[in-house]
Amino acid sequence: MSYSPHISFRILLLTFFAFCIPSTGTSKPVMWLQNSAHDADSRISTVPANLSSPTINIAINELRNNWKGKDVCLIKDTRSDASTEDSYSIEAKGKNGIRITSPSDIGLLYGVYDLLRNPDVSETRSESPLYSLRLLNHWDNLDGTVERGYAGHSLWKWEQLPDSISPCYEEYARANASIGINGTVLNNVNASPRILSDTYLRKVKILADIFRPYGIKVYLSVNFASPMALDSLPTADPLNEDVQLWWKKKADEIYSLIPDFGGFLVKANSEGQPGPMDFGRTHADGANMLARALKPHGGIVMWRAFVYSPIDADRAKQAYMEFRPLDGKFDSNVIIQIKNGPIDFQPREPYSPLFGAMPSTREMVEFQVTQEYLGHSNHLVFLAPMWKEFFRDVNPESLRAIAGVANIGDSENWTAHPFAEANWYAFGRLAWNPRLTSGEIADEWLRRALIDPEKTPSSTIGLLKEVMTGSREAAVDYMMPLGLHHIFAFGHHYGPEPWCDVPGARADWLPKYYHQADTIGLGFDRSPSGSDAVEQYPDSLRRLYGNIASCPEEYLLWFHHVPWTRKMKSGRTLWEELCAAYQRGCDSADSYVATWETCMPYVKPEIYADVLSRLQTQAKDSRWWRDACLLYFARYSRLPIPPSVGPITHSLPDLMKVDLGISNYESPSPRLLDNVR
Ligand code: GCW
Repeated sequence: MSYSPHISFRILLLTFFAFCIPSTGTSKPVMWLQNSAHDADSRISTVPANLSSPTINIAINELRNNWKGKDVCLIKDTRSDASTEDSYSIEAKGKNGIRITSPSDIGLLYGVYDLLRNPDVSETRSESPLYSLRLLNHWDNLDGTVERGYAGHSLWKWEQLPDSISPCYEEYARANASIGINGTVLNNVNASPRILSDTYLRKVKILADIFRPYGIKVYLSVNFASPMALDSLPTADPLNEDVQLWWKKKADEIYSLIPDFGGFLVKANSEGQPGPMDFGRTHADGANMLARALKPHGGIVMWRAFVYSPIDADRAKQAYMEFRPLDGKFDSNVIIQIKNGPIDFQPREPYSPLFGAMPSTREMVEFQVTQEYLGHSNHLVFLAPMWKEFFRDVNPESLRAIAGVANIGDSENWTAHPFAEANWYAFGRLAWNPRLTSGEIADEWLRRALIDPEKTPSSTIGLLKEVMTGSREAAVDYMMPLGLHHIFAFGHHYGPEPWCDVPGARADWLPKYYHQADTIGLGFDRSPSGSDAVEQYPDSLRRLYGNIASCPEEYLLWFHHVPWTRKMKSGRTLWEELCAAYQRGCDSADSYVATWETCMPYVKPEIYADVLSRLQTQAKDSRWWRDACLLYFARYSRLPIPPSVGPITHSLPDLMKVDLGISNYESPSPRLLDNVR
């Protein structure tokens, strides 16, 4: 039994962080870490040599720079029966001390970040993350663009690596460690084979070395046809021995550079990406082949279930149809990574029925932190409530890991919209503990990142919290209420385009496929009389969702084609309810501007101005959404828009001409929007 050495802050030593990083440029901490810095006194003494490590040194520096309070004692207790290496506890020790205990160095660092977040130690607290894998997925391309990224270019300056190293890399690692994220997939799932070339692996190694002391492992998205693209093999068939050997050697090469490499993320046979089915094999054949190459080194494969082919079946049914028959066929180091909903990160979706449908297979959830379908970096939409909704329906304990598609870029403040930073924060906090409430997370972030709680009236903090926690529902209201989905403009997915028709495009890429508006009603019939997608859910939900009378109204148009005049719970008709929802969304967006104006004295002027202008854009966009959708659907309902809605300021023919002309990598500027709306 070893009761290990400890570090007390009164007798602390400074073994300074031993590695030097050549740097280019400067890096600003994320807001939630900026505000915690203050003039702390540094107490310097000695640390027992056996408790010295790069990770411990980071913990010490964080305390030295940011902690002003009682003495802190870091204790590594390897006999602890803590469930995971990452766990820690924080307790008061006598009148003047605090003790942080963990079985590992990284647990101690997490404990330090927890203490900085919450200095109140009146009650002992013990923390252990629910998931041992808490990952960000970057959809960053090697040319510096970020697919669905709205905060500038990629953080990774591939052309400068490995020689020149941005200080952002370490700051990124620090921000992630402070919220418990412990893995990062560096590149887009639409993966370039070049990421596995020797040249790129040497660049990746540098990032892995910087992230390691912060407890962050590096993973890569791989292109399934890499052996063909990089080394001209005639095939990428997973059952071919040369292909298997190629991957084995590639894994050996990676681990010789990065001994703690995490593993691969794979998008296969989806949206044009190559995969095992190109060679007549299954997802399991493909995933297992990669998993066997990684296994001797302890690596894993995260195999995505985001698949849909141009077949007749309802797109919402396809992932389940393709994957469920493979249950039990995946190796133990494969995890199936499933988007929260059955279609694609819509403002609201029911959970994907694949969760829980593969009892003999490891499953993980993929959330989207970047706001592809939620107003990019122009709209304030706090996503914790959406993820909590998922955890309401899917037991968090049934999953093995969690991933979030990052919203981070090289923009000066990391996420462009200052409030988008709260989504990165919330993802990390929920990945650690899915039981936290949206309100708790919003409150934490607001107090650390945005306002000084000592100088801000609690009523103001309360209002901001309400804005955050209500903002996702508001976005659903002004974009796609009552279960509507995927009525976005083609390509960039920013504004409304329920009329969109692109000659030659697949039906299931177009809004009409999803909203099914006609003179009878609105919505996609997925009940037993329609596509019967409800059949993929457990019995109780199949019955609940499958019956128009019992289906929760938030999912009504997802599961049913509903007559325009059908009475809703409120007593209003579907048409009236739809109109009321769009108006409610607009009213909320307007109220956010008004609330924010009252916050002016309490936030930094540059943040105040930045957020104000984005909220004004959001409010205008909400009216654009309302007018476009209601004017368009009125052509089918043939019913008047009630006087309580409006004023409707746009005309449908004008709105139908809007063409933002932006790529998948851009957020439209307010000026562009003003010109076209
Ligand atoms: O959400 C959709 C996006 C694509 C993305 C794809 C996926 C990376 O529109 O840009 O590609 O999903 O998740 O693979």
